[in-house]
Amino acid sequence: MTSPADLAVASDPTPEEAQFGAIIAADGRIEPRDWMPDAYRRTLVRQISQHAHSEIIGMQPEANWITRAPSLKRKAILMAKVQDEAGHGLYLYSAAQTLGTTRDDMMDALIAGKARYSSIFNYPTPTWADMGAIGWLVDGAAICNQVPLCRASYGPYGRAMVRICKEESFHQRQGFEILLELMRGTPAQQRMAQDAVDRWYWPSLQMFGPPDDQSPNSAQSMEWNIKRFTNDELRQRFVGMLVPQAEVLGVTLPDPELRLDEASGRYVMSEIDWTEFNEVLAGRGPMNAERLKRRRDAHEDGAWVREAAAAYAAKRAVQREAAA
Ligand code: BYC
Repeated sequence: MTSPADLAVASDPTPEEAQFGAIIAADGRIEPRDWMPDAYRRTLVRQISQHAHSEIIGMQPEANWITRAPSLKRKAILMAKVQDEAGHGLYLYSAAQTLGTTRDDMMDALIAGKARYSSIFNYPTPTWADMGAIGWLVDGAAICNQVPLCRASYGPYGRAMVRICKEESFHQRQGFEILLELMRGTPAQQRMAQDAVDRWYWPSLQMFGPPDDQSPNSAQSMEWNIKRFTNDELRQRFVGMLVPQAEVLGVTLPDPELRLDEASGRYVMSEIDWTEFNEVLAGRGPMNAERLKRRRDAHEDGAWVREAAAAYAAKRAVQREAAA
């Protein structure tokens, strides 16, 4: 039988565990060469790789409008935004690589349909107003979620997020400005803007993840200072940001129940459709199959570039060796 003394010894942290715990308790940073528990590493690889995949898949709904943007200026802005998303994906894949996972493994998982990416990118973008709604709502939600991640305890992730958030904040403003211009336009343009807001509002609330009592990862991620706020806390913060901005735009948020409860300071809202969310996560959203197919085709079409780059690197290595 295990005696209480044995139990005490079993639960005593090793010097590495104590060091890790002390860094987290002091709100410090864990760096790639530091010891870390396997579960902490796995959680980070899970979250950072999903985040990277979201950025890369997230290029598709907007890329759909690059050739059809209503002016040269809008086209240039949209191209720059989509390129920014590619850059975000690359910072994040690099951050995940510092944890010992390879880019190839992450990409293979995405292409095989085994990796998650944000639910939000499985919806279609039928009108130009969708570019406004994505910027205002999707990038707005991304900022709410990601500003606290700048303080994530894992150094490479937190540092990548600082740069990403600066760019997301520009993206959010350009989306707001597209909607503002449409709302100052003809009745047909106003209807187009409202329709896009109606379609993107609920999926943007789902971006924050399941309600707190159904979020298996939140408690541990908060203990490790990866997440700083729960999913519901961030969702509340986001709605609080949207309400005054919707008034300026002159759009209606499509929730008749939405109101601020003065006593608690919280927004009361209708029930989010979690069945729809789970369907999208299971791969059965409106655009899941198309998004993955496009990514897979792009990967296959790019095979010759990867082969050429590898052949060139090998040739350079031989030349360097010969010169040495
Ligand atoms: N979509 O225990 P939970 C962007 C999964 S990029 C899909 O609360 P966690 C942008 C979750 O992964 C936007 N899956 O998890 C890009 C977990 O499944 P697994 C992406 C979701 O990790 C281009 C399960 O549900 N942003 O903004 O504590 C253009 C239970 O959830 C979703 C990030 O990735 C979802 N919406 O919290 C424009 C930010 N929600 O892994 C914009 C970084 C939940 O156990 N990530 N799941 O199989 C995070 O902050 C957190 O991972 C989440 C979820 C808040 C998303």
